[in-house]
Amino acid sequence: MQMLSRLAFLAFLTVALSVNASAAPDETAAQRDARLKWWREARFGLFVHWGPVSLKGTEIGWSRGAQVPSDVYDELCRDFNPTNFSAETWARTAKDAGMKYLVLTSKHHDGFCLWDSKLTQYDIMNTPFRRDVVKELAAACRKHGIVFCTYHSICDWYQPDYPLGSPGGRSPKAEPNMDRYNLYLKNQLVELLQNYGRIGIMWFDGEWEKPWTHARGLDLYQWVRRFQPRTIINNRVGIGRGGMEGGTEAGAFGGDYDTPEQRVGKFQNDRPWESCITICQQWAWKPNDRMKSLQECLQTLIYCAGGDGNLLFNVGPMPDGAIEPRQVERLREMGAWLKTYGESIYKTRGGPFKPGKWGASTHRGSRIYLHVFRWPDGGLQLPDIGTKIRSIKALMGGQVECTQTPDGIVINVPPESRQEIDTLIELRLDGSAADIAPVAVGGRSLSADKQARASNVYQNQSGHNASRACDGDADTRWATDSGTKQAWLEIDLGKAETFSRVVIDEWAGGGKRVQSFKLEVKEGEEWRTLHHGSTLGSNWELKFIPTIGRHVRLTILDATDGPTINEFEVHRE
Ligand code: H79
Repeated sequence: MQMLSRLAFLAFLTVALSVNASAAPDETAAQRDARLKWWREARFGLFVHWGPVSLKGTEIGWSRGAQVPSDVYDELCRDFNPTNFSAETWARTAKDAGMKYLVLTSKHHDGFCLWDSKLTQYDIMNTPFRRDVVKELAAACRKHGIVFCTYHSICDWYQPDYPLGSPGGRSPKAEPNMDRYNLYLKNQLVELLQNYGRIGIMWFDGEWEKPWTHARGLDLYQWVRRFQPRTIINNRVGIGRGGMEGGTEAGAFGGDYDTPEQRVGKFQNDRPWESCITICQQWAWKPNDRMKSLQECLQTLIYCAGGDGNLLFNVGPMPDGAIEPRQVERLREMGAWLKTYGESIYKTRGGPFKPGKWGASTHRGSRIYLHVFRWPDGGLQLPDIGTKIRSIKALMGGQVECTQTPDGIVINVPPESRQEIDTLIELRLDGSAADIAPVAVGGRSLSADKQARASNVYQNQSGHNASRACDGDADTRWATDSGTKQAWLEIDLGKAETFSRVVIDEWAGGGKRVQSFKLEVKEGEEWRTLHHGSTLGSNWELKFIPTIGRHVRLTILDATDGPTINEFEVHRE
């Protein structure tokens, strides 16, 4: 190649790679937004994990070869006869919950297929039931205006061609053939995409195992959209998902959206996301599984919408085909709330006030919906938004006070008008809420965004420096080098302040590492000890008589491993 054409070729390569890394190939960002519009506006969907494993009450896919020996697991289909299955009832359950779409496990990691597949015997037609569940459910969803979608596992611990097997992909197959398995995967998807009407989302999973590659992911994405160009595809089609936080690593191919699992995603409004979370603890049905309270369910949905994401809320139907009545009832309660307050969820975007312990916010047009879960003393203090609030209303009735000054907004509702689950307040603005830059609600912490220094920073990484402990974001943290036993973190409040409360949120991921510490305030050139303690933990709190000072220090005297602190908050009261 001559120099010039070689450069041109390199330039072409760079462009091709960067296109692959962000938007879908052959589609502009605007086209993608249009394709994803119905789903982003929907905000709430039903996830259904189901299969013969419900007979055992253990986890779908994962219990094969673990709690249930593989040969026993694979024979469960012979006894799978869910005669109480009613696609109509499932679709109505989703509808009554206020959900707009439903994602069914067409195939989980265990390889069992809930539709009549011509490509395997290991499907619903090989059970006493012999009814095509995908077909019935797709039809019932269509009838009720619910968008039908499928979850489809890329890894398949059953098929002999797929290189890994149970338990959990930890055993090798005798004679694998990944190319042949890939054909099986693609041809099964053609069955789903051609015979069951519109598939709203193709929800892939099981992509993290070695046999899957970037190239195969890109190819599969294009394959699906060749048969149904409007289908939305999650980021688990490619490799480079950031673990259970579900984000997509820089440069990786991440399909259309991110997928935090069993957690609410962080505020993110520049790339769509959807948290998948179970109503109980297990994905597949488990007898007497602990079910979440209505408060937890609704606040989870509101936190997702407030972070600009969706919630895909999971049930595992029973072996007889019915969804547990208590779960149906919980979903119905969510639906009842949405019937009244759905305007604050559907077709909204998250923010501008970022979610926090206080609650979350959503907006549409010139309206902001404030969902207040916890009221700070003296009312909710919000930062300035640069736009005049024209009117304010408590949507569940009752009074609401609002003071807007150049310093910010203070909102209060008398205790008798506050709601246990969500006090919903509507603000009407002079301008468009979308023009307000997303902003964290700092609470009353005097230390938020103040200067901080530390004796040690994990590998000197700026992502773990002292300021991460006073940025008002509990998802970031100050960390020290592993093995560190003593360290200090010092905050400069900027001027002398009066304070009487400190909250220290030690990173839960490391357990209680701090074993001995003291809290100090600087008086002249001397450090005076305010408190001497042993362990910290999540949101450790201390109240004391009002104290004046500018420099506050956490000195760790002993730790089991490198201490790491999410937030160090100093409060006036
Ligand atoms: O279908 C449900 C679960 O059965 C399934 N996803 C939801 C929607 C699931 N698959 N795997 N897991 C749950 C947990 C797997 C975690 C790990 Fe990994 C796999 C840890 C290490 C490999 C993926 C890659 C997550 C972190 C790194």
